[in-house]
Amino acid sequence: MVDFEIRLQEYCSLVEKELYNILNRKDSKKQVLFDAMNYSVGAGGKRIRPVLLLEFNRICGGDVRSALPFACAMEMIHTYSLIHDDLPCMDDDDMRRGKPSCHKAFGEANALLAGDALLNLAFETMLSSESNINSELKLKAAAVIGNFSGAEGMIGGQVIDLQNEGKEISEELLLTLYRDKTAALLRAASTAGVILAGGDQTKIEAADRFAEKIGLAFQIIDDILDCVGDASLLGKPIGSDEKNNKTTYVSFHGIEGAKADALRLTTEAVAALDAFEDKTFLTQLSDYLCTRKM
Ligand code: GRG
Repeated sequence: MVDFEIRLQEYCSLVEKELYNILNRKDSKKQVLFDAMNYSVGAGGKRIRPVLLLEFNRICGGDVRSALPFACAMEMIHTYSLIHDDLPCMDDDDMRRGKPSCHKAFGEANALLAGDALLNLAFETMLSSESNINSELKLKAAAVIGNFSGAEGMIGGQVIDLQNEGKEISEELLLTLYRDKTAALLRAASTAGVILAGGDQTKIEAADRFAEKIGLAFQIIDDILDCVGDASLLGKPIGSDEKNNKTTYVSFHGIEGAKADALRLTTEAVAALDAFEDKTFLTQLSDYLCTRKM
């Protein structure tokens, strides 16, 4: 477990230093934009998506330094989605990562633009990165990340979510929504990590299966924490799903049923790791995510 924590910390600090290098820009004519981008990216967070990308890359024989721009890009895309999700036209949340959300600190227009700029910077960072990864693999990974983040993935999930606020939805639709809104970015990170290392199709599909199951479990835990979590650990108030009249996994299965299903999905995710020789860290990461309090 100590090794797990050390590697997790190493990945997080690599990513955070690189994000700081990329984002620490000075331009007095548009400083507010860089400040808003830095504010949200630098506010913390678990950095799960970059960690997944770097670890899948490592266990497939990749070089962590070369994959780092892609790991940072995943965190930029994730952070942009959080900034936009908090806006009044979406979930209208005042707090994120323990601080006032981006639009509370910088105003709505600046928050919208900071999110847009982070999305663009993510693709610039991936595609202009100088490393020994061949260009074909970089393009393939960037395309996969674009697909999972867009209309077929995370943004599509957000649309299903918004369209169904205040409505009773079927469990089937709820799971589709979770696959798109939450699992898609984890699938992007995991499969891109394998692709950048030149991993074969069997490994890409195994990483994808793992991430889909972990993503569903992750969202179910998120639902549970929104009901019974500790707001000071979460860095945001609880009860937002109820406030927004959202049907969640807990609405169908209650807290205990949801916990049992998150555990089952985590076990299924870990089974998909059999395709990899070194699965110790990802197994421990799965356990950490399933028992998380934040
Ligand atoms: C508005 C384009 C757009 C997309 C919004 C992903 C999303 C779609 C909104 C974010 C809000 C949300 C509840 C997403 C579900 C996924 C999720 C639980 C995100 C929180 O991720 P963590 O826990 O956050 O990894 P940290 O802060 O640790 O990085």
